[in-house]
Amino acid sequence: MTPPAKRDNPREKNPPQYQPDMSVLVHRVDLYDSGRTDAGHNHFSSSQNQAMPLQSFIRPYSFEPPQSNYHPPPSAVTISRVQSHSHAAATQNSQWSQFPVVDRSVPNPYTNPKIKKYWVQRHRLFSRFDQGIQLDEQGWYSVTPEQIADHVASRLAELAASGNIVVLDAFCGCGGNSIAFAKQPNISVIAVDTDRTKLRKAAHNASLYNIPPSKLVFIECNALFILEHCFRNGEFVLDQPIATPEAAMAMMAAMPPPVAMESCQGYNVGGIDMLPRRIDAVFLDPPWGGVDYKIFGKTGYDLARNMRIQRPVQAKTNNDNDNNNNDNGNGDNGLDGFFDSFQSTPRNKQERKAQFNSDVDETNCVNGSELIALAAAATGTRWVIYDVPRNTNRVSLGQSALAAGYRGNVKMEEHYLNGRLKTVTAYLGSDWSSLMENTSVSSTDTAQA
Ligand code: MGP
Repeated sequence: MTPPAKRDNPREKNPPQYQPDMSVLVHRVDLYDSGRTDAGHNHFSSSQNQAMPLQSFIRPYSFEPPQSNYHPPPSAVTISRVQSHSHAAATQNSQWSQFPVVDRSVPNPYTNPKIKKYWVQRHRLFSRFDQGIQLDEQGWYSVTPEQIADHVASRLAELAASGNIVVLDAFCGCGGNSIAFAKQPNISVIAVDTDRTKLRKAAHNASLYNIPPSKLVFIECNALFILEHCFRNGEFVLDQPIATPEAAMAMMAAMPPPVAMESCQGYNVGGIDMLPRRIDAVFLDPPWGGVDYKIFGKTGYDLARNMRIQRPVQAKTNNDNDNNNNDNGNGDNGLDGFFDSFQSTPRNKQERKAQFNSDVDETNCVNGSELIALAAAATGTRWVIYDVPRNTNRVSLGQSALAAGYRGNVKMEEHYLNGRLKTVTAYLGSDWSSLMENTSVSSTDTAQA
């Protein structure tokens, strides 16, 4: 359907009278780990004075593989953001009631005082923290709180219905999400990270949750290589003939060096030779550029402009990895940009924006929008679950989804922990319009890109 010929203001607050190319269905989920629930509290009492039912407003989901490699969506697309009602609160899990959610009873043992914010929330990150959870510096600020990770994993399990599936966790880190996925009876996990020390910590952490080693394999590799070269439509293709000499050259140039295989707490940790023949879904929880992501304002983080994922720079040996990751969580090794940023004198907003991701080689990276396209092409189901900054611009998500081949609608789930927005996860590859059943449009932002 064609948008109206002329609009003075490309952003409008009322429901447009035509179907947008893509609807980003924003869906609030309340989770609690504080021993208190607000079940029944509805934060979005949408006004019912709009007659237009959402079902006729949202296009149904479909997927059209892009003709060639990633290219930005056509300029005429319209993206609409639709806010759904809040669903009833998830029931509180008793394991969290054992601890105060913010626990100041044990002094922060880390030398960098800035880790304090995360240290006091340690039982929120891992309910079994006291059994010996291991985190490195990046892990402290980027691991998904367990309650949220479990919820996201349960969403994927629901998508798979009764089938057994394999999910590729492309940025495993210290394992929070991989563990949550592997807890689900029907999900096995391929956990990928460039950093073997992180993978060892993740394996250790998985053992504390008694995850069977048959459900979780750790691969040391840059996830971009796996998405670009190892899987197409869900099938392992690295051993298949390559269409053109140019593509073969590109693949050879990117091929990671062989890495050693080891057993860590009973889990296999090794290289791409351990990849399975098939994957069903991709989970993306990439680095967003550090804690300064909030510098772009409440809805200003643009996936294409602001996220940068580095391709492999050069082959690293295991020794390099070990030497470069003196990651005792103290923030005192001088190598981590996150802690460096705390230590430097405060910079003004403009400087901080200019500095954001400045350490990434622009000629050898993909952006957060291209990442969706790579993950979508690697899966057969097109199931891509993507943890994005909570200030991610909804239009940038919709445009990225369109460019990757998605049509109709995507879901953006806002996770509120004890009433406060903590994380946001996008779900792509299914039809979410039923979320809006019995809901009239109360507020939409429509933007012509
Ligand atoms: P936060 O915004 O740093 O903390 O991270 P908080 O306490 O909500 O912020 P405050 O300053 O507003 O009080 C919130 C959550 O976002 C973390 O628990 C992580 O799950 C996730 N997260 C934060 N960062 C900086 C990253 C990141 O770079 N990458 C990923 N994947 N997740 C992150």
